[in-house]
Amino acid sequence: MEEFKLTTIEEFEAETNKLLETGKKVGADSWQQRVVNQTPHCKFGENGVCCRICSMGPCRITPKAPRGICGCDAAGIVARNFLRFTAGGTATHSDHGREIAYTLMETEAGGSYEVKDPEKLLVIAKEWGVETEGRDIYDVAHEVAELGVMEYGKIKGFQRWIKRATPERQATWEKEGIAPRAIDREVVTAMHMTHMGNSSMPEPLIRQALRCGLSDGWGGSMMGTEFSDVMFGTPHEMKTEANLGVMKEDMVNIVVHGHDPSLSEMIVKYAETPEMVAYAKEQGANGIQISGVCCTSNEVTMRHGIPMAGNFLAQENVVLTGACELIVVDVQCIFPALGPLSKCFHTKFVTTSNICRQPDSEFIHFEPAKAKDNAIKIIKMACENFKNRKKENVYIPQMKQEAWVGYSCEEIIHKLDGVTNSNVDEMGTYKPLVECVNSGVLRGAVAMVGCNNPKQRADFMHVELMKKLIANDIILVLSGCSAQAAAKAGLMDKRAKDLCGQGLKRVCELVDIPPVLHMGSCVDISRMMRLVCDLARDMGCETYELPVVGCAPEWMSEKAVSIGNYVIGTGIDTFLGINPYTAGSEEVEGILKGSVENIVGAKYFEEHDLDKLAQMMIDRIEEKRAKLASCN
Ligand code: XCC
Ligand code: SF4
Repeated sequence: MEEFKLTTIEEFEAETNKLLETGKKVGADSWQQRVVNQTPHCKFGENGVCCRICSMGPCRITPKAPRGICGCDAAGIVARNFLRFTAGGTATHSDHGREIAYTLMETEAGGSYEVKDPEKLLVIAKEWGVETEGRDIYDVAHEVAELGVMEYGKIKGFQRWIKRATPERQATWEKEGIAPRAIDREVVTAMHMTHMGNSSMPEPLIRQALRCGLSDGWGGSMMGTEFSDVMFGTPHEMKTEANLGVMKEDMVNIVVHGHDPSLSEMIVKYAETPEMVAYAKEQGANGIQISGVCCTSNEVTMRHGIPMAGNFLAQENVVLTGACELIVVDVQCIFPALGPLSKCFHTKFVTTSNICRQPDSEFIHFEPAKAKDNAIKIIKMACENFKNRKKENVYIPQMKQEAWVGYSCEEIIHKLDGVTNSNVDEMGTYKPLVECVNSGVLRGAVAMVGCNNPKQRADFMHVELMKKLIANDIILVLSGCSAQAAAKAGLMDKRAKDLCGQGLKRVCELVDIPPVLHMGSCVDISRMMRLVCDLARDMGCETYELPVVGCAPEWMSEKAVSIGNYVIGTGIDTFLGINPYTAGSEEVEGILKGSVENIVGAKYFEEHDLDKLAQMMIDRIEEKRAKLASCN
């Protein structure tokens, strides 16, 4: 076997530079150039002290002008902006979940969309009090889907899924008045509170940010995850590959990008049919290679082992290879640059959702009821485009790593069951893991998530933090673009165990896992929320007592802030590598990084330096361990 070696960030960057050379040749723009054009950023915006929520403004806070025209101060403006930022993220994740629920309504035996995990559906039906005895599984699916959609506008009560949290968490949420109600309502309340002439006190605004976030993590996102599992299968361990080297010079390269698996699942399903493969061959290619970017890639890699071409800041790179016949996108995190960039190559840029309309794209409205026809049309379009490739523009970096993926909660338990052998007490629980944590073989866990952001060197923080943490016997669970950074670097190769401390290395060997576990896309952070609540149960403690923290070192999107709010809302400290436009108010920062802990038992930390950030997480984990030991 070939010797195992991580791919370094320098190697990523060297290949990106070569691709940018091709870009120059064809007159392409790049994010690297646009960052230069946008620097320095507007200081008012960056500090969150610019308000334009009414037309008396925009008002900008300075020492000379400490209040807006209406009299709002920096704290009020910063906190309102923070809540609106959160609401944007909650709306986005949750609407994705809603689309999935509508797709679940379309399932039928033998149709494009089927119930692939009836067991999981029955678990949900039971939790929700849906009759299952003697009923057709599709009747159950449709009723559950309808109840799911109603969670968005329920007229009273809280989100159904919160019953999965620990009793202590549920009590905290109710006591603090932040238990999430109807998802749409939490977003609307956020918009209402931040309208001109409403709330301008930071704490109530931040409480609503928590509540809004919780309706995402324990509402919309969980809907996305759970219903996707029902329709497309709950992920199980499988092997795949990551980085641009997964694209194939002799094949039709289709890249799926975005978030909603309703589209990408269909592309994968129909591209594998003998008819489509034959069609590609008729066009002179050796077959069809599908790879992915961003979270839709995570979805299909987790369930089918479809290789990951790259993450957020690598999306232009897939086009720059000159070998991408077609990039098809659904929603979220799609650079509007892709259209003009594709025009510099033969690449077809296909948009499919009314939520995401972009210039210079071909729009094929993707509807679940016409899924097969839509998918086949898109695949054929890619095949027919193969002949238009310009050989002189083709350069695919021969860089890729092996990656093991598919670690849903169910799969983690399944892997642990393999270790407990005959100990029936431990079957189906996290108890073997709990023992490792209690004994100190594992020091703790970090949930590393989120995007890339040019404010940090792309992938550098993700990969280097992970290396430091695993060397300190801290296991990682990942999702989103963080997971893809790890996979590209080689950290999801099981041989990466040799980079771990002795304890984690032993766990990896025993359980047969890599030291960083791919848990899916960003809506799948809801898996992590379940994991921490179940772990707390199995450990007999509260979530905020666990030696577990969250980290988003390179985040950029509103969704990430919504996530941050539900992660701390669930009692897990969150470490950021980028400021959420709150630096302009000490009072707001004081709440987010201080007193919010009195409400939910966790808070934000922020640090932009790699070594310091790693140390802060390790220290916090050790602090939690020490407390845990003294209360046991
Ligand atoms: Fe988007 Fe989800 Fe961020 Fe990646 S990690 S850049 S949100 S694709 Ni969610
Ligand atoms: Fe200015 Fe107040 Fe209007 Fe904001 S709401 S733009 S601070 S006047």
